[in-house]
Amino acid sequence: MPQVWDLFCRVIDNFGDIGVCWRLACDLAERGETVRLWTDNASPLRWMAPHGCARVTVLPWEQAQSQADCGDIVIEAFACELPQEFVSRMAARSRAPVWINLDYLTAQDFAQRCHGLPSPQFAGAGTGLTKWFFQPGFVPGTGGLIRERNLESRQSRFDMHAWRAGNGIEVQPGERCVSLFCYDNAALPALLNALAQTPTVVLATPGAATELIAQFLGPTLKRGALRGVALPSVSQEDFDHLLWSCDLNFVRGEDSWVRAQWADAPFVWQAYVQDDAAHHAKLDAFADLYLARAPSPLAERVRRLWLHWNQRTMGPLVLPDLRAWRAHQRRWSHALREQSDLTSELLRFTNERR
Ligand code: TRH
Repeated sequence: MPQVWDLFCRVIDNFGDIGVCWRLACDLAERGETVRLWTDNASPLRWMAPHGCARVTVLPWEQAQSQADCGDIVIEAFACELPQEFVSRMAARSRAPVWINLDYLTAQDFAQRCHGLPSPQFAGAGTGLTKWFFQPGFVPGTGGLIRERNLESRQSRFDMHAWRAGNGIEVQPGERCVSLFCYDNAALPALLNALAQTPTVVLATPGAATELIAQFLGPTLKRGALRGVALPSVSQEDFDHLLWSCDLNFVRGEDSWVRAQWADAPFVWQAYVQDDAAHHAKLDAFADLYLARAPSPLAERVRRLWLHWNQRTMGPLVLPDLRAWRAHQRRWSHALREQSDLTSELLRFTNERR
């Protein structure tokens, strides 16, 4: 039976929190659920999701304080702390909603250990309720990754040349195509030097990536065999298309990192920097998993590049052989697709607890 979901999202910074929540909301809605997405900042959705999504309503965070009812399932994304008034209504409901804390994605072992653990509430407005930890992840026993049911059919219908032409992106014959979505990154000059050895076009997303290539390539956005193109912000759907149409993708944070898993192209991930350097362990765990089955010279080179891009090593940057890497990426992506996806797991998990 379709249910009503209240999904709460606070935008800490950048676009990942709302990006993940929007993808999840749409994927739930596509499976027949009704979603209310409560957020303190819906503005990125103007370009991320200009056409909205049927059965998803975006509502201002403050309105949840006075909202008369609460849904069947409540998701607190990334420990965003629900409004207390809303929690009181959850506790007062004759049949308590299933309360989920959706955590950040990691390949670290604790994702498996913590996935599905209960957190009974002994104090405050939610006394008597249970909050459940839901850990996205790359392996069975975690909550999986968001992967829409129509992803494969979208990919098989995708026409790269038509998409590029429709978006004014010109790629010369023989030119390598690289997408760049990153935070400020001291390794960028080393990357551009490495890319400039072969005809390459870098498609830079707005913000840090565009500012960095302008800084290092100058106003013409050209150096040797390398040229840059500054892209506008595109919808999430077109962001997928961008990843599907490149030979190498640079992604960051959380949602673009997940989307890069579904592209055939190799990718380089820049982890979101955390004060206590927790992102180092996060990168190492992912590299261990991603490269576990990669042939030996490729595995070492990819790891070195990832460490370099995350500013853990310095010096000249060496690009691994993209053809061998692409073959590995395809095997990795295929293996991930054999596992259950996050929305299916969430539906199963919440149904079992209702
Ligand atoms: O923007 P991010 O760095 O987001 C986050 C946040 O910083 C968050 O606080 C942090 O906790 C988290 O990272 C780890 O990167 P992310 O997660 O890849 O989100 C970007 C979103 O923006 C993603 O949904 C894709 C979307 N996007 C578009 O839709 N169009 C675009 O043109 C671009 C560049 C991105």
